[in-house]
Amino acid sequence: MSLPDVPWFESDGLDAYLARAGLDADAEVFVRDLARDGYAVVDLGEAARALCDQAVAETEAYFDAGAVRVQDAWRRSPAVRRLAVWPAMRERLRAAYGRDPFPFQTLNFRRGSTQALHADTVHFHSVPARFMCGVWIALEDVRPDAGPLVYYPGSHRLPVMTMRDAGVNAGRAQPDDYALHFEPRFAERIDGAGLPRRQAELKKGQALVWAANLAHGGAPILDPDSTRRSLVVHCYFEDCLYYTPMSSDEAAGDLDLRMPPNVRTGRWAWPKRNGWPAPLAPILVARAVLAGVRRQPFVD
Ligand SMILES: O=C(O)CCC(=O)C(=O)O
Repeated sequence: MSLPDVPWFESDGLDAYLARAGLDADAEVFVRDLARDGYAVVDLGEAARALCDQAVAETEAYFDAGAVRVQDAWRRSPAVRRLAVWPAMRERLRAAYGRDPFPFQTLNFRRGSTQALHADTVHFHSVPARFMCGVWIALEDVRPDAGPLVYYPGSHRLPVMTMRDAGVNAGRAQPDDYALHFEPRFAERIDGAGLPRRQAELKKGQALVWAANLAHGGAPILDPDSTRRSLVVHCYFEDCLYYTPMSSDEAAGDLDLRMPPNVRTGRWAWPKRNGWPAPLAPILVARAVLAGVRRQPFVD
C-alpha cells in the first residue's frame, strides 16, 4: 500500500480512513483528538511510570553539574531510550500518520523550559510536509507554578510560519533571526488567532503528543524552587526528506537536509524522496557517523 502524502489526521480523507482502518476505540479517540486539537494526551501506564523514575536517576548528574537541558540523553540512559521508543506510542502514531514513526532526538529538563512560543515546523520539517511530531512525557507530576508546557489547541491548522513569513528575506536565516524576527511574529499571530491557551498539568507517566504545527512553549516559572522533570521526544516518520527549516530557504527549494538518528535502531535514517535516497553532502554523513561513535549527549 502506498504511503499517504498528508498525515491521516490532517487529511480530508480522515473519515474514510477511520472507517476502513479498524482501530480500537482508544486509538480512534487519539487520532480524532489530534485532528481536532493538534494534540492528544496518553497515559503510558505503570511500567512507564517506573521508567520515569529511572530516567530521572540516570540524568540527574547532568543537572547537578549545571545543565538546563540535556539533548540526546538516550545515547547513555537506557530508561530515556526505552521511554522514547515506547511501543504503544509507536502504534498510536502510526495509526494517526499512516507512516512508521521513529524518535530522532530527546530533550530532558529538570525545570520548566520557559521556551518562547513556536511550532516545531520551524525547527524540524519534512517532505512531504508535517510528518514530524513531539511527544512530551511528564517524569513527575507537573505543578501549575512550575512552568508547565503551554499550547494552543487548534493552532496546528494555522498556516506554517517560515522564517521568510517572519520577515527574513535573506535566503538561509542567521541564528539571531529566530529571536529577532520569528518569535515576535509568531507570538503576534497566536495572539491574533483568538485560540484558547492551555497548560499541560500532566501526571507522571502521561504523555502529550503535539502535531508539527501546534503552537507551544514553556510557561513562566512562578515558584523558583520548583522542578518540572520532563522528557521531550521528537519523532520523524519513514521515507521522507528531513530538513532544518530555520537554515533552509524553502521558497527557493534550498533545503538544509538532516540525516537523523533512529533512536530505536541506533542507526541513521537516510532522507528519501518517493522511496529514493536523497544525495547528501559527505560532511553531513561524517558528522552523523561521528555523533554515533561518540554517543555524547549535548548539554546546555
Ligand atoms: O518543555 C517545554 O517547556 C517546551 C519544549 C519545547 O517547546 C520543544 O521541545 O519543542
